[in-house]
Amino acid sequence: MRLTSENAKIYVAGHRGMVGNAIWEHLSDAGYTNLVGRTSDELDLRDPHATRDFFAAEQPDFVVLAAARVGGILANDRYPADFIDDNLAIQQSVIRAAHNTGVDRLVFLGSTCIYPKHAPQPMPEDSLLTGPLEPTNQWYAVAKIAGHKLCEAFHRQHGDDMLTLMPTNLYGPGDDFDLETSHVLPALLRKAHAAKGTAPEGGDAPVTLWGSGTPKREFLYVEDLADAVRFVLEAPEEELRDAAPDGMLNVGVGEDLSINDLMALIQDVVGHEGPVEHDESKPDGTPRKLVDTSRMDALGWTAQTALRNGIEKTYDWYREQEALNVAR
Ligand code: GFB
Repeated sequence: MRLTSENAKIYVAGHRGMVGNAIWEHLSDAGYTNLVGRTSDELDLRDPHATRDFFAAEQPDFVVLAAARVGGILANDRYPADFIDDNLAIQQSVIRAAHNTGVDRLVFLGSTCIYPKHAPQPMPEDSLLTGPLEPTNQWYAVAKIAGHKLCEAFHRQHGDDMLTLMPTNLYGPGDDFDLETSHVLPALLRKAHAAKGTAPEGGDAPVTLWGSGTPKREFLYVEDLADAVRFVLEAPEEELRDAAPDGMLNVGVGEDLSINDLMALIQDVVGHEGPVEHDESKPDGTPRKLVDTSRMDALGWTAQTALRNGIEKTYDWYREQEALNVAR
């Protein structure tokens, strides 16, 4: 059932993460006043009993499942058990509790890494499970596929209104800038910023990029994803099911670029003029993952933020955090 009342109780699972926080702020700005959130210290969503008790006490009308263990290519490769185990556990407790409580609609956030490594480009939703996954993130991908299938199964067997959004690579304020665990965009922003004016001979030190720089990625600003989540919460169920009979909707911008081109754009925004080096011992991952956005296009939703503009806002946020940390 669609979201129509500003007083409806909306539970945003993972509201302290980059994605959940952007969704919370966006819904709040749109006039939704009855938002519920719990930090992971207050509620461990991997615990089905605690999650069930929380749902029974709060009785949310709507759920946005943005809680997940996420990370860049290296973190996915290094911590396979955490990525599959935590995500499966979180999804199962939350989706089951939402079913038992009888929520009006649940929106689950997947990821475009669920598609086969060599899926046709742009990747349509029905390329799911048509080929082998990218090995570096197969653990996370299998968990996210299972989360979507759980939603699809509850819809098929019980008629539950549960949908999965598949956002492409996300970035924005609140992102993880830790170079070991982060995704490429915040990592390159941080590295380019740190290299400015630090060459021993003067000028900018080199920035080291992982892999060949030839893989292509599509980047979605996190506030655009938050807007897509609100749009889907508010959309009539028949329209959503007509567009997405399997309950899956890709969310992207319709354009990608190589990691080398991303580096050049980031250098331009940051004002870094030093050389770029490559650490070829690090993995490239999937060669390309541009999503087919026809379903969201047909529903009438498009992303608004140009990549350069989104990078500028993210860089502003990063420098503010840096200034705050220095002041502390
Ligand atoms: O963003 P990223 O870590 O994840 O890497 P994926 C994208 C590309 O950027 C890869 C290259 O080819 C990396 O080798 N890259 C270059 C870098 N320099 C860097 C750097 O300094 N840091 C990082 N992190 N990458 C993730 C999945 O895949 O995408 C997750 O592992 C999830 O499960 C997420 O799906 C959206 O796009 O390759």
